[in-house]
Amino acid sequence: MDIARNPAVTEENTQLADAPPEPKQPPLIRREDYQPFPWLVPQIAMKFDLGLEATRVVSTLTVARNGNAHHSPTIRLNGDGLELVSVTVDGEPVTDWSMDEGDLILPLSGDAHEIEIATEIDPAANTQLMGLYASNGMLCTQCEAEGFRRITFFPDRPDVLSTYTVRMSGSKEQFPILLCNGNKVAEGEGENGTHWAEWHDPWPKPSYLFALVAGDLVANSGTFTTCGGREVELNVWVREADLARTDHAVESLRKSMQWDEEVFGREYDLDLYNIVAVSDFNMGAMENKGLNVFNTKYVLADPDTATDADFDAVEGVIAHEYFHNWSGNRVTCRDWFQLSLKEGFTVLRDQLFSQDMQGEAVKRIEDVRILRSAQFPEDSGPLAHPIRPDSFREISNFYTATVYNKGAEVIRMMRTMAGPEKFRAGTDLYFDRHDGEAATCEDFIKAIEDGAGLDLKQFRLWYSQAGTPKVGVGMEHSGGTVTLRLTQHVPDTPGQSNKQPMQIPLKLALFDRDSGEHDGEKLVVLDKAEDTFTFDGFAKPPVLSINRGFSAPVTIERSLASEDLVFLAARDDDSFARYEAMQELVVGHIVAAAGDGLNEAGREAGRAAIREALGAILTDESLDDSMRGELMMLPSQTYLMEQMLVADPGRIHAEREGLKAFLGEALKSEFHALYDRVEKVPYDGEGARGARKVKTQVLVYAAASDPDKASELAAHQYAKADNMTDRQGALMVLAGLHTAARTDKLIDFYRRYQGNELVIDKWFSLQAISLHPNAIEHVKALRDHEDFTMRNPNRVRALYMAFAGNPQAFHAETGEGYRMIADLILELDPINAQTAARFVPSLGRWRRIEPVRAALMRQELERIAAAPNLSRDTYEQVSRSLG
Ligand code: B3K
Ligand code: ZN
Repeated sequence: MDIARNPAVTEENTQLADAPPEPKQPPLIRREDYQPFPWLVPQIAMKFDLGLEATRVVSTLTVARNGNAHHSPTIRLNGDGLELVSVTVDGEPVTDWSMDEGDLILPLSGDAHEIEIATEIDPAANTQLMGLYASNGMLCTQCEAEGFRRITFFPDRPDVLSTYTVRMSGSKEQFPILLCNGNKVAEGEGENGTHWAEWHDPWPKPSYLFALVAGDLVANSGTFTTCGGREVELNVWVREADLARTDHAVESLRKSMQWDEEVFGREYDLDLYNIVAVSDFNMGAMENKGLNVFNTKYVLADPDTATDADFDAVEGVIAHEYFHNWSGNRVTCRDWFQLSLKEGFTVLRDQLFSQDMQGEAVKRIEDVRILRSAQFPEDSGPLAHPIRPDSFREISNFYTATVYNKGAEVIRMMRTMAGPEKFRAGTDLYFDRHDGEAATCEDFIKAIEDGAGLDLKQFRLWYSQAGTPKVGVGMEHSGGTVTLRLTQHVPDTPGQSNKQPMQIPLKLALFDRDSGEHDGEKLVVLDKAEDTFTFDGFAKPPVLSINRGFSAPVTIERSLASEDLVFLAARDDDSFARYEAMQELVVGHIVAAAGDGLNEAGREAGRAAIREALGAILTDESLDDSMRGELMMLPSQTYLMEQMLVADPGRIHAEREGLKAFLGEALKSEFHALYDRVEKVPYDGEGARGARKVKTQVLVYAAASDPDKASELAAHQYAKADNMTDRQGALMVLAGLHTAARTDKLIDFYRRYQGNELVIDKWFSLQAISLHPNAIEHVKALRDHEDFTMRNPNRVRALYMAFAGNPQAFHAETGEGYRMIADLILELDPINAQTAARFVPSLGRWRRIEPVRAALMRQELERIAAAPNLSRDTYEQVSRSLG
């Protein structure tokens, strides 16, 4: 019961009680409790009287009973912090309404009604950046998942689909541009310097896809003619000063529209596509129908201010939001437990698009690297959940790498098993069957089964079982036959134990040791706890390459001789498998060295094998530099920690740095020759991106082996750089060194880019993630820098996400790094709960860290848990982490 409604608990006696009252737990929402909403809302008309500090909203809802299944005498309209100004039903003022936890309950007796509700909101005071808020003098919205209820009272759930007509008016000077979903149908001048516009979106949509933007913006415009001959106007809206950095975004949008027609048969369905860039945004971007709102980070790019990776990220996020027009908007989600239906599928679609644009080999490696560094730790920690969760307290906490990235991997496996053509038949059927509906993951699986001709009965376990499966691999050879013995085990996760075997598609190849060739790639599907597969015609034991292309999101457990790994790292024709062999070689070595320890001979042998493999990579002339750059990267600290049941971050870091120093020294001349070659490649020359990647990688090794030389090279690279990739790469290396050039170049960078928010974010990040021994002090000073603000999520993440990912400083033995993150969470929580809660997982890993640090991490989580008035977001993450 709500404490405020309990007559036994008055303000007086709660204050007098000995112990403070137990904080109320936010309710647990469960998937199995889903009920359709008893009312339909086919139409909503909204009027906005816009002001930065006061916006009046009047909504008119046309409602009708949803069948006769539930004859509800009331309607519940969700609200969050809203003040009701007035409410009428069928034109009559209503007096017997009530409020329940922010929701408005209205009595409704008939089968169809018209409800008119007026509310008033203060966008400037909205620091949570959910609902309607002010950013740099403009007004914009973010409604997914439950932000619409901060604008007006409404059944704010994705299975209530309505057509929207929106009229907005406001000061012409302050808000010269007025945008909403769909098409503009009318506009005009008002009194006192105001103007108005009316927009209509013909496509029924859930409230989370509503968007409104009003501000002083200019557009980079273009057109795209769809396969059906519809000419679409494209606009990328930004502040005037940013206009010169929008060409790449417009081009990316065009490419996405073209690709989705060709590869998924999806055509755009409005005459207008607007993208607006805003600087204060909780995440990357939002797919609102016809009016995407984007974080500036994923719109603005030019060579002087954006790295190659930034260019790729803009292209990828523009594609992702565009692809949602079908996977998310035309077919939406029945409830938020189905989030992966739109997110997993759309991530797969954007990954396939980027593979086609940027090259398949490198993109696949990057995607796996993200999965392993962000999702694997989630799957093996206290926050593990299936891609279709069973319960939540705050849905914002479930926009996770599991729902997004593992969700994409799960659908990718369906594609691998079906083949691209049959998979396409399945997705065609899905879009046909469910167009205009709010669907479920089950609907998607069924459509793929029917359209692609697969039996996915057992495969469905990927939707319900959390945890990364471990696949054991053994191989025997006798009488010309190879027997592959595969086992699987899905680890226990919170609330789930004794899991069933999954269906795991594994691509493999068997290499002949002499010729270095294999007899064709094979696909085996492991669907039992243990199984064997035999292959004939092998006179000698072959070298096994398995999980090629990362065909399944599993951990492979095998002990391959290091000469076999060196063999695969040097010549596997599957780029991912080649990368994987190199990673396996290094992981095996560092885990052994940082775990039980290695004697000198063991360390020497391990390092020698890695040196041989890396030497081949540095000198292989047939390899393109982008791929070489990938192969040169050592596994991240997070990934290495993930490989150990209980990790000592200090020892892992020391071993990893020691290995880098050894390799830098041992392969000095190869590194120098490589650097000399790539340094000469001009910015837009043949293979220039690969050259830039390799250049900075060489500096990374040099920084560990010969810091003075590295400082000299990096300072030189910085000084002559004509692009951000080289400049940032050099500064990143310098930031970790204790040299005069470090200070010089950091000052230069700041001066050069002062006022450019996105580049100054980089400046904060580079210092926060640096290996410099005083990184903690630097972060503290940056916290007090005049450019730091808790109000801007990009800036907060630039400083503190980078710091939480700093392998050395965050895990300082004193616990100071943990304390800083806990302080941040407590300070940020009342300002922006969604962003604050995102920092909890870094502390939540305590069970997998050595005992002294684990106790310090837990202590900080307990301190957060004890704080009064925690948001639902942070409360849920902290309580699960302490669990
Ligand atoms: N759908 C949005 C994410 C909304 C997050 C709300 N907390 C962006 C995307 O995945 O495309
Ligand atoms: Zn998405």
